Amino acid sequence: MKKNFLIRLQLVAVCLLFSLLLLNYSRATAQLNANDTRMDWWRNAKFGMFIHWGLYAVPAGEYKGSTNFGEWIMQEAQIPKGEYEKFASQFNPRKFNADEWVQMAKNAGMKYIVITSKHHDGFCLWDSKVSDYDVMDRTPFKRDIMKELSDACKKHGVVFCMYHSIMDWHHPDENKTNIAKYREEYLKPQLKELVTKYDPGVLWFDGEWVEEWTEEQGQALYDWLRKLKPGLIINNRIGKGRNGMQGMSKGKAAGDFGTPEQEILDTKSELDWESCMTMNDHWGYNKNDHNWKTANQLIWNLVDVVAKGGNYLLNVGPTGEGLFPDVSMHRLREIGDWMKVNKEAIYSMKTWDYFQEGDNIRYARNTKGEVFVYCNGWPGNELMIKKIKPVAGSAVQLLGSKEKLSWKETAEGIIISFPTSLQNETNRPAKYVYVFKVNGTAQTLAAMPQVGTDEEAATKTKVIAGNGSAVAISAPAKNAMIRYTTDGSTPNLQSALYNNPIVVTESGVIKAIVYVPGKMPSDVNELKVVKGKYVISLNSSYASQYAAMGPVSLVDGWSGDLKDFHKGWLGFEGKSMEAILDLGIEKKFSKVSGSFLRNHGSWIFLPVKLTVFTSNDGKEYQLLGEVAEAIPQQQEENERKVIVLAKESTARYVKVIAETMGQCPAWHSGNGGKAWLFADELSVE
Ligand code: H79
Repeated sequence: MKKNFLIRLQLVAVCLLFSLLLLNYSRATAQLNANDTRMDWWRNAKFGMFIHWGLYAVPAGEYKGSTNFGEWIMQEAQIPKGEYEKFASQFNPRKFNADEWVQMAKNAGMKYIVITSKHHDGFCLWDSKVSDYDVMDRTPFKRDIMKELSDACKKHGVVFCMYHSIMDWHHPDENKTNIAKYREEYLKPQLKELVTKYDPGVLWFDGEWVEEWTEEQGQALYDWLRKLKPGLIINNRIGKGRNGMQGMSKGKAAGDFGTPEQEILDTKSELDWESCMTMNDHWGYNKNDHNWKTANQLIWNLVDVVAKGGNYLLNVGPTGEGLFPDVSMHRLREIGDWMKVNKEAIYSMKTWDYFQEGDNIRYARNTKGEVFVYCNGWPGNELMIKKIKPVAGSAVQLLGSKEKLSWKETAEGIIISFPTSLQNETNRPAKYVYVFKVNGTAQTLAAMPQVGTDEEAATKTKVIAGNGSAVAISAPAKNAMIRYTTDGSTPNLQSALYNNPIVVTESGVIKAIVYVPGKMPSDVNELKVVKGKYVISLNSSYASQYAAMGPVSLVDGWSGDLKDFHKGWLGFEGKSMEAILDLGIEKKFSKVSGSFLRNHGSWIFLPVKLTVFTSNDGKEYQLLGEVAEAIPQQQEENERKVIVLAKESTARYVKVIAETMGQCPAWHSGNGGKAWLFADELSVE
């Protein structure tokens, strides 16, 4: 009885809910559609141009003999406001031609441009009514750059968008005490000018990390802007949701899309995201920076981003004369050549079941369901892929070529063969990245093997020291056949058959693949084996996004990269580092050292103190000595610094503590924010 009644009640509730849903249906879908329509052009665009231009183009990256600056020059070279303002009188880019800029973006296949209306330095590139710190009032140029570009964009069918910095080094009220005044009397009036006068498709915020800016302010500003222009698209740096340089929002946060900076997501995502990236190592023009990415790299980045469901925003830093750097123009032309042939595999693309196969294959699909296979570099006489099966009787097409490509199925995958004419590079329709259109379905693959223990597999790294140890490979399927290599090559049916754990004594890599009857071979999994100079244990936790290979990074003999702190370094956020080295036996040594990164622009500071203890039993430690580092009083050059304690001792265990600054100092833009400590090699000699 009771049960029946409950069921009936449930039924009534379900009916009620259903009718409520029906009632709401039109409204709900309207909202959903409204949202979709709003994001539509952006989602389909895939490729845009970032432009960093402002007073910093005048010094062109150089100040008092130092040459590594960009748009942060005011802060990094500690140029006083009054001094920096003088660049305005030298800002006279006579060769600026908005039509030419927009045309160059368009020819490269870019659908939108995002230009700095105001960067962190506070200087405005439009005729602002609430500031005289702008191009009209302070420069001999006296032309409204935003107006000219916005008009040119309209003319050429490119969407005009603007970057705007919340952090402002010039405005007297952009600080903890007066942030409300800054927001209401300056930031918002300026944004209103930008939205109403120049009709941007996207507002791209930045500099949101300053302490005085909060998620609540970001959310309120977002709502206010959407009221001003309902169709506006706004990035996630309007609030505080951004998860470091990786850029995606942590949880629910204001903003329409994630903003990875100088990096690309590791996997595909159904969330909206856009990866912004420089062509060399600076955003603003730097005349000494010649470290340009190749056209191949840039095109592959675009493809990688598209396969993972994102947009690519590629930067140009124009000169003080108003020109794009020659190399930038050249790269844009090469990308344009590629896009002419392959654009149907970029615009409006969606993620497919699989997004990658190894390092050099990517997958995506168009709205008709056709799948595109992108290959980085010419594959040779044939291309083998295992994640898609063409429909029987269908031909594979190389974009830009009329040849019908035949294929056959093998145990290792589908083999697509090429006519001899295509073996000659000059006969191919494009360079660098080749796109194949396949009418087919996703294949089922055997499950990937696990190489090493759970812990080793999680970091894809195994640390060995001394005599080495064994690595086990396992596969979930009962009838799995595992094959592997240890020479770095991709394993296949000819590779060694796995029976017993593999003994490793040196650094190297183990790659394994699984074969299961009736399925395509698995993805290849690998385990990097690293022989450390010592056994190391770490008593402090590092940040997952700056994890390098884990603790072994500190003793692997590899130095972290000065330019790219994602490589090799362990990052500690507002924390000190405590590591213990086990030398195996009691040893005599005269020097203990550690190397650390200084990159003030990214809030990375040297430790204030390096303290070393020794022990023979690993329990009781005695102080060996310490080295203090001066606390910086101003921005200093990026450096990889080796801090050395020269003192003789004999011990088995050496404990090293690197003490963090804790917080960014008062003179720094991150004042009060958590200071980062980046550590790499520790050494006992
Ligand atoms: O405009 C370009 C750069 O000038 C600007 N963003 C690009 C688009 C930029 N500003 N700072 N940085 C890049 C690097 C600094 C990053 C950090 Fe942070 C700010 C490190 C700590 C605070 C990112 C945000 C990681 C944590 C919070």
